[in-house]
Amino acid sequence: MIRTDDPLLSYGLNETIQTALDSCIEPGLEPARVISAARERYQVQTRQGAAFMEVPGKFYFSAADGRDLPTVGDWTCVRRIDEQTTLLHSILPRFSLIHRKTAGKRSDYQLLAANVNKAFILSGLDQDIHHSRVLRYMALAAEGGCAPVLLFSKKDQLSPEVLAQRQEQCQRLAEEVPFLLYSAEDSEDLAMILSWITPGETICFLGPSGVGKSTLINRLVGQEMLATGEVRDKDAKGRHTTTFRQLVLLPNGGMVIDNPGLRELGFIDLAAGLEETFADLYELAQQCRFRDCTHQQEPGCALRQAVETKQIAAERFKSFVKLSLEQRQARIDPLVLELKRKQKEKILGRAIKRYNENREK
Ligand SMILES: Nc1nc2c(ncn2[C@@H]2O[C@H](COP(=O)(O)OP(=O)(O)OP(=O)(O)O)[C@@H](O)[C@H]2O)c(=O)[nH]1
Ligand SMILES: [Mg+2]
Ligand SMILES: [Zn+2]
Repeated sequence: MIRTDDPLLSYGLNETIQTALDSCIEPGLEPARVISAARERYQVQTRQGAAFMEVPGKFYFSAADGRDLPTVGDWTCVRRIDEQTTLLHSILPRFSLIHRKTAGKRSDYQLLAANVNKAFILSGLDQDIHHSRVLRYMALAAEGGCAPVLLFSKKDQLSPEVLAQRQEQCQRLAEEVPFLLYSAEDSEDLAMILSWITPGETICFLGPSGVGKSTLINRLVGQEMLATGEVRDKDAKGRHTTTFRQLVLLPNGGMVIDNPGLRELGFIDLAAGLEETFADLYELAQQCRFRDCTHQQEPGCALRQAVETKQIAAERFKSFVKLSLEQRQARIDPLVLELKRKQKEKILGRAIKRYNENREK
């Protein structure tokens, strides 16, 4: 049973989570939600306020993969060390987990956020919209088990005519998914975005660097909580201002998680998410003459036929082909494999170091 004065209520505690907590709380343990993660440095919210959370080495060396480690949004049981410090005891099962798979022989996972209800996927209208990039983020959300919302920032930088065109383009991209072209300075837009955040819900902000994730969170909070950065004039690229994941409370009772802009979304194996986003195309592809049809040159391609008869949108088809090709290549291209191995080594390096330190003790 939840107590109506539980301070964790404002951090999203509800009956379901309480039930899960009840089954793993033991004497000496207390519940906590992870509110920030900067590499291996975690902060949690407890009933007594915010504290650091240390992760015992055994979590690193007994982890089957990255998903066994904590991330922002996680509900945990922790042991109190002192006023400012706690020790992770266990991570509760997650109802959603936004993560990316770093493919390879033994795949591993980078965690972006846990226990998230919706993913707000941001793009900047100061740049062309990368259709396939947005779809990739949608797939990431779908695979993680949460609903996407598409937000296109910086509409104030467009003329009314261009804005109308982009509106149509975004509509085609979003299809059934809620979307909005907005300006961080427009109070009606902000009210609309707020209306998509129900009290008690946790929203994860995703998108490349410089699109305005932290800016929007600041506007929703009503104060400058998070650092924001100018984009480079030359190419409108962001500067990776946000460097760690952080959960922030909104005045309306919602919670938002700010993320650093992802650098290499191309490296993920999104099989499950792709299949969900493009379910209809996968279905249709069964009618291609060749089972391993790449939908490019082959005769009897059901997908190209469907594009010709306008049964499916050309842009969507192009993204599908691009993403599935990337996926194929990622499996076989030795150069990509090598890159991935290096990337993984970097991620695992720290864990291995920790493991060795622990063994020496
Ligand atoms: N004109 C205009 N500028 C905006 C808008 N939203 C954000 N910006 C600007 O875009 C720049 C980047 O914003 P940030 O909020 O730092 O972007 P971010 O997505 O958090 O970037 P990272 O933290 O690097 O991932 C800042 O200069 C903001 O002022 C908008 O709606 N209109
Ligand atoms: Mg930021
Ligand atoms: Zn085909």
